[in-house]
Amino acid sequence: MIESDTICAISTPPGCGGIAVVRISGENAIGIAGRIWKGKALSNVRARTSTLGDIVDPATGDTTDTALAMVMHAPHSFTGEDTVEFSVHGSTWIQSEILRLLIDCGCRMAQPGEFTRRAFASGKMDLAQAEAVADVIASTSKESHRIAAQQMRGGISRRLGELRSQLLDLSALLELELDFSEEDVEFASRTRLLDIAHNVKKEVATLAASFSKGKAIKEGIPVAIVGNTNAGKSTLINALLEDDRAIVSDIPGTTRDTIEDTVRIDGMEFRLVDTAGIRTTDDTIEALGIERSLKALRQARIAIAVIDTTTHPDDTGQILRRVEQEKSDDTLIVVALNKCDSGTAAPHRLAVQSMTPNARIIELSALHGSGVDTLRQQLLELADRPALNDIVVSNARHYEALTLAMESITHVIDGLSADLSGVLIAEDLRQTLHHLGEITGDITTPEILSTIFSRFCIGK
Ligand SMILES: Nc1nc2c(ncn2[C@@H]2O[C@H](COP(=O)(O)OP(=O)(O)O)[C@@H](O)[C@H]2O)c(=O)[nH]1
Ligand SMILES: [Mg+2]
Repeated sequence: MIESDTICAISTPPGCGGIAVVRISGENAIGIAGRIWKGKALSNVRARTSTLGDIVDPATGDTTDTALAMVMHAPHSFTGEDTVEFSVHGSTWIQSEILRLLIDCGCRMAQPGEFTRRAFASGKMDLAQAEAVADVIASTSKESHRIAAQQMRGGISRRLGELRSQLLDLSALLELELDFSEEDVEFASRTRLLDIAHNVKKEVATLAASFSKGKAIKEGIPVAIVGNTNAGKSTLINALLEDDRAIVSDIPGTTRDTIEDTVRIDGMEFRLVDTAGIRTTDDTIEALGIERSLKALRQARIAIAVIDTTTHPDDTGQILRRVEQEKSDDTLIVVALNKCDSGTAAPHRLAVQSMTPNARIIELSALHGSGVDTLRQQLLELADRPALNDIVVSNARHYEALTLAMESITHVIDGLSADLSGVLIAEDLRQTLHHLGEITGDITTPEILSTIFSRFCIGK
């Protein structure tokens, strides 16, 4: 759907600010903006340079604001259309007044993400890149920004393009085989076709497998701090956050609900969850809290099992067993032997090692801060930062399409191995191409686009 009407929106965040940017895009952007502009004619302003003038109400001649205007001509703009951007004083009245003037002059208010949707429609970017625009805007850490920016610059798209051309090769070879099947000439050995299909499957699998890491980086890596009551979990989250976020007390059962906050370590964001101590209790509210602790543990990518070294080592084995039982298969555990300032770590270390010989163990004092930096380093290591050139999938829609592509390429492989007729294999091949094409938007529907862009903010 390519709309030619002219849209406008405030692109800066809602509310009052130093400066607000009003964006206008579409066939009549320069004409409509020109009607409320007093200064150098916008049609004569050099592209992408700012010019100072006044925003005026054409009906009354009243000046609304003094502003800077910048013009971009199609196709050399974000949307690929003629675009004008006004930088105005950030008063909420000025902002709404300018929108009113623009609408009176023939603009329509943009829908969420409509500028980016137009950029996609005009071929400035594919769908994966357009989606990444929202991720770049939403990124809150160096790493989440890096994977979003890589996708926006076409990282995933290029990789998918390579896979697509391999699949097209495969499809062409199969068709040749079909065309000449009567003559019993073999054009490409099935072994060669299988090689290509296996290679595509491997690459699709690698991309799909990167999603769990990509998702964790995008949303913050979930870390559950678990253990017995009074082990020092709340003290530890406060130490990691360098803040008094959770209430610390020596009364067992103080933390009844999970407390969550984020911390950035060397550009990676971690979502720390302090939990209620896991123990048997008659207190219904505490029991609900414990239920939530177990849920946080199941959802965590990393669990910090906090052990109180001032208690009996038997407790340590018990609590670790419980953590092992309750965690999900891919949750990584690091054992924090706490209160090393007053307890004795050695017997607890032995208790841990007798259960899990290769356990990651850190001795620390959450109260005094010793060992906390080592724990930070350990979290960073466990988070397993992707290498600079690794393509990381962080979008659930892409993951779903990759999973479906995996299924259909597996059918292709099965078909080739079983020496099925090319006609049957061709259909699975088309399916694979279809699913990969859904990611880049080669194949899409207005409904899919509406769902994607409705999650954007207005003005982007
Ligand atoms: N000596 C010492 N006491 C600690 C340490 N960490 C926590 N505590 C104390 O242990 C008690 C329970 O701490 P808290 O963080 O509330 O434990 P939680 O129930 O696991 O959240 C409090 O009195 C803390 O001051 C530590 O490293 N050393
Ligand atoms: Mg607590």
